[in-house]
This record gives sequence, structure tokens and C-alpha cells, in this order.
Amino acid sequence: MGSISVVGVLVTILALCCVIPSLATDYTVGDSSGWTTSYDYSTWTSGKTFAIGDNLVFDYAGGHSVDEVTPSDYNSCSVGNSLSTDSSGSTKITLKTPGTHYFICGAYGHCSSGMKLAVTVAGGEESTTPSTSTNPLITSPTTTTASSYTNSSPSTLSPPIAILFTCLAVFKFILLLS
Ligand code: CU1
Repeated sequence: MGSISVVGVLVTILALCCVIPSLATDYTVGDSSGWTTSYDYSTWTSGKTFAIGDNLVFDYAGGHSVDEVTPSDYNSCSVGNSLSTDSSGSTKITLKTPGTHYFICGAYGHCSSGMKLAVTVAGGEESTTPSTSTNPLITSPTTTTASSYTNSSPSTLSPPIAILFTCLAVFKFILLLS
């Protein structure tokens, strides 16, 4: 009695545990306003958490561009030294590395009119080997400097796996009771 539904719930939770950490989010910069002058992009970024693998989607009319720039060029609104540039009207940028990424419009005067965006990507360690970032499960910081916990087995139990084991323990308990 009820064993099938318990298995069904267990399978559902198993699936959720596997799927949730790998979800990447597409963020439309400026939401319905898009990439334009006279918009406060620092307000837009506040309250948002950006992760490795998320995408920034810039939608804009002609005459604008999306230039990734250095922090100093971002602060001074200097154009012409961009790390990358696109003016297709719809620019999708995948956030591949942790840290802060800086974008401005390359059209003269537009950056100082508000077309500047700084996005900080969480993800902890300043790794120079991006190969580990392909695994969505390895997003929790495991650097010794970031961890002040005195855990006897650090980094062997990722959060999704811990949730999974908790789920299994709970359902074993339920099965014993029924
Ligand atoms: Cu512009």
C-alpha cells in the first residue's frame, strides 16, 4: 500500500536534485527597456545573482554596441580599447569566469549617458584552469582560504548530493513507519 507513490515521489526528488544545479539563466539586460541610454543598470543588477553559465542578452536598436572593457575603461567611459565588441542588435554573452565583467556602449557619449553595466559572477576561486567550470556541480568554493570550517572531509560531499542523502534517509524512515 502506497509503495508506488513513495517511489514516484523519490524519483521526482532524485530528478530535481540532478536538474536544479545545472540550470543556466538568461538575463535580458534592462528587461523590457533593453540596452539603451538613460537607464540605470546598477539598479538592474542589484538583487540579482549571476552564476557561471548564465547569459546576458542585450537587445538594442542600431547605433549602439556592446563592448566588454577593462575596469578602468568602464570607470572613465573610454571607448576604443574594448576586449570584445558586437553591434548586431542582439548580443548574447555567456558568463564563463567568476569576477566582475564590464560592458559599455561603444558609441560616443552613450556610456556617460548610462550605457554601462558591471556584472559580478559568483563562483569563488580565482582559477586559471576553466576546465572545471564545465561541470555545473562544481560551483561551490572549495579553496582553503574561503573555507573557515573545520570539516573533516571537505569537498567530498557537494550540496546536491547532501540533499539527496537527506531525502533518501527521510524516505527510508517513512517506509519503516508504513
Ligand atoms: Cu549606445
